[in-house]
Amino acid sequence: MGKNIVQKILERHLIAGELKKGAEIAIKIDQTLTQDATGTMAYLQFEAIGIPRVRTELSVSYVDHNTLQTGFENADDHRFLRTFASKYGIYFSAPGNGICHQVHLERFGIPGKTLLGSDSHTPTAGGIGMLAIGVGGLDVAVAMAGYPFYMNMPEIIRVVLRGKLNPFVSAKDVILELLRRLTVKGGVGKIFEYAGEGVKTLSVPERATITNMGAELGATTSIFPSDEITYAFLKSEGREKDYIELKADEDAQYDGEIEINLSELEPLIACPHSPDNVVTVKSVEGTPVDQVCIGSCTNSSYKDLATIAEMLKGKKIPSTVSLVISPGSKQVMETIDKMGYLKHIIASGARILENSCGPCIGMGQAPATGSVSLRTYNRNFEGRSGTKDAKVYLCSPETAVVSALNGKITDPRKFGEEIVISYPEIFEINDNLIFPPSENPESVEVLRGPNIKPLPIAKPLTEVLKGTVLIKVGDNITTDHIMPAGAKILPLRSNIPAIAKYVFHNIDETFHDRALKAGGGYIVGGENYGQGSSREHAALAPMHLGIKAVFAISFARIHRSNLINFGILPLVFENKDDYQKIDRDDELVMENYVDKLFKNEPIEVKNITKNFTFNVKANLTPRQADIILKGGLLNFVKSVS
Ligand code: MIC
Ligand code: SF4
Repeated sequence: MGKNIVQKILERHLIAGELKKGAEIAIKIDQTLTQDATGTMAYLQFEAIGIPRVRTELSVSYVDHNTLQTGFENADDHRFLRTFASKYGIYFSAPGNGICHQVHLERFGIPGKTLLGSDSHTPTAGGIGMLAIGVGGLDVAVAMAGYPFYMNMPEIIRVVLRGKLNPFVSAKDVILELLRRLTVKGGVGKIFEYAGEGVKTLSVPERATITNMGAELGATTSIFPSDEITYAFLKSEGREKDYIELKADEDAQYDGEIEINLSELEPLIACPHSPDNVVTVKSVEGTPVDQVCIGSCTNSSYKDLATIAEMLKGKKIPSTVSLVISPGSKQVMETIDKMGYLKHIIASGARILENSCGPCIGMGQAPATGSVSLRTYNRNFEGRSGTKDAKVYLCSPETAVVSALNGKITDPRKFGEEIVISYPEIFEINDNLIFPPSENPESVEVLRGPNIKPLPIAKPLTEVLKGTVLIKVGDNITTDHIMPAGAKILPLRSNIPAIAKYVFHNIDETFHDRALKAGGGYIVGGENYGQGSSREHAALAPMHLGIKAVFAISFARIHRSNLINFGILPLVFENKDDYQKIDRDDELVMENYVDKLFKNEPIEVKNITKNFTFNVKANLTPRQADIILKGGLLNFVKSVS
């Protein structure tokens, strides 16, 4: 029987298990990446495992999320990350070099290899044919120590692309179309493998825009074949030696299929406050815009910025609009400069930011009260921009720039002539902000500042679990709701007691104090609890506050793993209706549940306050049950090594 691309890569990396849908498999990880907001914790965890050098083929530590340095905390983290990387065999990409996913595509990604990254948009590298998965920092730490990565074998869905995109319709519209059809839950437990003649019409950065936002579908990852287009991209990076061809066999089998006709797509836009709230640009045309932001790991490639520069040429941004551009990398910046595009952007009145995540993670450029912000980013969760009542829309660079020029949402097809941009034969390759690890690690001292607090360690679970429901939330709660980011909170990522003060802060400011006072308790959530970012702080900080279990209708993949990694039980209602019957402050008790965790049997929960019982399931593999009982993955790894 023929094989698809995902099966071919997994087969070459399989360490344990069988490639059968739903079965637990262990795979070898070739490369890892971290970014600063998740990296400090990941490296403290790696250090706690006690291995002198990373055991991967390549590990890279990027600084791109928090580069504002509003106080010493942030700068201390950067210094810690730089010295740690040097000592432990990790490449260091310094602040200003660019967004991890964009730089990884440019300088390190290799078709056919596996990549594990402590950032949910790690699947961006699927654009170059890598099997790239986003996870929590602890999973990356364990992979750096040479242990395999465990997951349940996802379903593999073939996405067949037919035809060719029309002018002013772009890769962003392809993934917005998928989000429109499938919603933010539609990809949970799935890998999307792209195929069909339409694939050949898309460059690597366009493919990467699509695989990047597969994260918003909740997918494990997304991947494109590696073909002559991939070869051309690697060649323009001076890395053609890294090329291998990757394609599915003619008779490859899949668990499902979706077809998209590129020729029929039109410009799309995600309305506030969810990436799947997608409509045609035409249908919201005329809405006045106050701010337009172009950048993020979704849309900040050379193609994106050269295109908008060409559109801005000789034009001026109206006084009512603030146009903000953050290039994806130093390479993109240097190349648009060399090719003569940068000057059109500057002349138009756009504001140019550092090559980093910037406003995407709420680091600056919070929109005005109640205003409309059009962004080429991937997430528009309420409050993520830094302004709670701002209305954030997600769209393509073409839609963003035409709308900026008109001061209102505009269908980019009205721009007129098709945009033609020129490409350099080779990009401006200048790796002077990438530092290889030291050859004399013994001589390197890891520098820590006062903001780097010791790792909190989970306490093993007790035989009887008793506690109160501290908060009850609805469906699609994001990790941004659980553990917000932004300029005030991000600097505290390596200081759990300090960051824990902000858990659920935008939903219920009293959560932290109540949790501390009660000595912990439970969280109750609806469907797809914990979607979005990979930040393990959304599990670590609740663990610090004594949360023992989360009861939900369903969980998002990365957050569920993070809960397990930190010894918190992810429990699913056997009967969905029981969700309705529980309220905040109810007291819940579970007895004799430990055996049931191992046998994956229903666990009975008594609601003492309301005097009824209901059943939940943890759906853990025996290995995961063991991790929870040992008080988390770190304790588990130490106990087996
Ligand atoms: C995000 O886009 O939310 C982030 C910031 O990149 C996160 C990681 C983090 O919270 O540090 C992600 O997507 O994983
Ligand atoms: Fe950075 Fe935004 Fe991409 Fe997250 S989604 S990695 S914050 S650019």
